[in-house]
Amino acid sequence: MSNTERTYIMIKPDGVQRGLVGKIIARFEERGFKIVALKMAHPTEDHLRKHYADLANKPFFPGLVKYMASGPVIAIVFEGLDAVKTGRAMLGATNPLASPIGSIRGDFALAVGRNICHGSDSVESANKEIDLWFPEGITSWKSVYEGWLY
Ligand code: FUP
Repeated sequence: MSNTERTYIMIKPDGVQRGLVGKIIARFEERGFKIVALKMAHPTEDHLRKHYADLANKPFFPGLVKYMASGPVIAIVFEGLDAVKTGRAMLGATNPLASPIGSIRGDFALAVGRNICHGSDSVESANKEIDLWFPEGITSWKSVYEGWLY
């Protein structure tokens, strides 16, 4: 399909500590997205500064990097139709209080600084983030359900 995309989804340290990994992954699987890469990582502050390079001048940047380095994260690449835009809609807004009920942040989080899950905001950033978190490269696979999803 021409709109098949990959998006980088990361369950943040608070999502891992709160035991929400399975629930978050299930939402993407149930929607029809396919896991093409997945690992637990203990990112360094240096690695996170690269991931959030666009936000380096923001006042919350140091706190963001510390929070993100405070424990393991789950790094995932999901593949499927319009994965980037749909992944963002599934997450909700950056601020959980502004996120619709039914979205991941709207259902599981309260504070912008503890919003449990990251999702790429464009195909271009998805590609950059996938390269940063999976420098070893990733391989897709063919799901038998693909013709039944779209
Ligand atoms: P998002 O793409 O929704 O993750 O939002 P941003 O890239 O704008 O922000 C990245 C992270 O910075 C957010 F997930 C949480 C944090 N942040 C704050 O802590 N305070 C803010 O005012 C904005 C963002």
